[in-house]
Amino acid sequence: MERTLILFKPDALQRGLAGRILTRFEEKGLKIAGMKLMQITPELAAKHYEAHKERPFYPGLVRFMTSSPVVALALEGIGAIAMCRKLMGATFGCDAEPGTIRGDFGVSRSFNLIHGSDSPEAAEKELGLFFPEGLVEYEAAAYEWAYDPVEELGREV
Ligand code: 3AN
Repeated sequence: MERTLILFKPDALQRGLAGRILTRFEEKGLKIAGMKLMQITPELAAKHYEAHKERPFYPGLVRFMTSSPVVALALEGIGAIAMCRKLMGATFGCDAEPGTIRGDFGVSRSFNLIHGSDSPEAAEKELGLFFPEGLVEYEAAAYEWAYDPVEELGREV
């Protein structure tokens, strides 16, 4: 099982899209391993977007991400990182395919609704930043039917 950090950005919350976006992930079969509403501080934004520090859009990105609350989610599933990125779609709503979250709900080149970790290394770092208290451990009953228990979950025959 893999875990990834997802953020519903300020535009997603302010536009009342949090529930509909969450539903996409739940319907796909991803398990919610952590979820909270929070205000990102400039310090946290700087750590999260460290890789983009020198980019021209960085000041605007930090301003946007700290302008209003976000929902931070930890999602779990086999191949969760790549699967979530596919569900999100291309970086900007104007380019993203219909059927993806960004493709269906957004048009902007900077307000793009959602963040998802782009590699296992990024996921580990970002989950540590947004969930320093750790995640909630529990059995997801739906896993037994969302996956092949023997082939994919490693259960005894
Ligand atoms: P993604 O979110 O699809 O991984 P990245 O990693 O290229 O996209 O960029 C990280 C974030 O930086 C994006 N989510 C977006 O909010 C912002 N960003 C990237 N490029 C631009 C740009 N040209 N103008 C404004 N914001 C940008």
